[in-house]
Amino acid sequence: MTLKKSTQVCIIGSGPSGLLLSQLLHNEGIDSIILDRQSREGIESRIRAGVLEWGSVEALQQAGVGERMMKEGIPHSGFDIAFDGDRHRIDLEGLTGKQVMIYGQTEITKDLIGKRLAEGCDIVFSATKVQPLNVTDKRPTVTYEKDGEVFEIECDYIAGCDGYHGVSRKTFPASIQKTFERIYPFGWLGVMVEKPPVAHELIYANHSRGFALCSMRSETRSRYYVQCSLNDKVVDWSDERFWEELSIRIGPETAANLQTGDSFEKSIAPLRSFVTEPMRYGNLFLAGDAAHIVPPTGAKGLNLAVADVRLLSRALIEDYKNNNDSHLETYSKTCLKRVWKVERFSWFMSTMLHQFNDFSGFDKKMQRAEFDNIVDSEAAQRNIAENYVGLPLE
Ligand code: FAS
Ligand code: PHB
Repeated sequence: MTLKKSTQVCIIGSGPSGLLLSQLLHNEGIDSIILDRQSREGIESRIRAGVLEWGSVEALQQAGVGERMMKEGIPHSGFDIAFDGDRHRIDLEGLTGKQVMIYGQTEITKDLIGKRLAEGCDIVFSATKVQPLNVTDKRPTVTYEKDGEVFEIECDYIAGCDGYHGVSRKTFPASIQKTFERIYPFGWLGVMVEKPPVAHELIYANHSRGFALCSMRSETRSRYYVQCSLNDKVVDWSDERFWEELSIRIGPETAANLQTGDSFEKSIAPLRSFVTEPMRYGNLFLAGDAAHIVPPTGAKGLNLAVADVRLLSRALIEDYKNNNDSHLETYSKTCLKRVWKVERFSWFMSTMLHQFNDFSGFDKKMQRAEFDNIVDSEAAQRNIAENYVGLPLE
């Protein structure tokens, strides 16, 4: 027997996109159900992004989950880029008047799940066989299974917030879908350690041995990355090897302040640039990683997801409150214009700051020239800063 449910917006995915969308809709009296194939523990244990554009900070505050972020988050006014030992600070606040906020995606997800559940949201964790159906009908449906029971949710709209490996994007007919992808020939090995950060702001470094990033989660918890081979396994990287490699790549002056210790999280993530067009099919709307992926070099993945959700929630609220679907009609076009500019920035930062085995001597000279152009040009620094703090929503 199929058990029936009904809601206004069925949201597939309980990551930042799905959770924030549900909260913003709820604040305007619009009902949603969230489905996720992972357990709550699995979702809350993920270590992902660490840098929030101020627009993302404002969206989380608007959603009513800004309290812990404003207490525990660390506002940053700049970051450093380094190239073979030369280091330059990008003065975000001086160049744009804006800061970014250091606050882990893990904490954002916990804050949003806690609030959504406290307000009685129906979040179905460990849902299997989630499947959007009849998405071009006026009342589409989503089916799923849980604890041996089959459920069918009838709704007005479906939000595909189910990430790169989700089911929503696969629901689009090939005849209308175009995808664009670049896969980078390396990965990032990330480490988390309960030690004070090596510097008070982030450092993105290009060294002849590879890229390195010094980041943080708090004044006592640091997050570091080194570029690694896609053939590497976590087991190939002892803490000792990691600290030695990181020290070489950030240079002796910076490494002199590095406090090493036992890592409590170590993982390797591949890097890709990916976009699917359009982001709407019938009453199914994609948001976040379900529609696009950026290499983390620009700290944009989570922030791009938040930007999509700010536009999708505005469109849905306008439709429900004023019976005006104009923002729904333009949702995909508005999102994609910004998505492609953010893809460009993330691709630019990744190309400038990593070692590519197939780069010619000329290519390497171009990388150095990009760095020198930034160091010598306030206009170039301002463009980097404008992208890093976050482009306008539209
Ligand atoms: P998410 O992938 O976070 O959430 C999608 C949810 O949908 C998941 O909970 C999943 O379980 C669920 N789901 C998937 N398929 C489903 C199905 N068929 N049925 C039901 N549920 C389904 N961004 C940065 O800005 N900086 C970083 O440093 C950074 N590091 C990253 C490291 C890794 C390993 C990864 C994978 C991503 C990283 N990102 C980073 C990007 C990341 O933060 C994403 O941009 C962000 O999680 C996007 O949020 P969502 O769109 O909600 O997608
Ligand atoms: C992080 O802290 O995880 C982080 C920060 C900046 C990036 C990528 C990752 O560009």
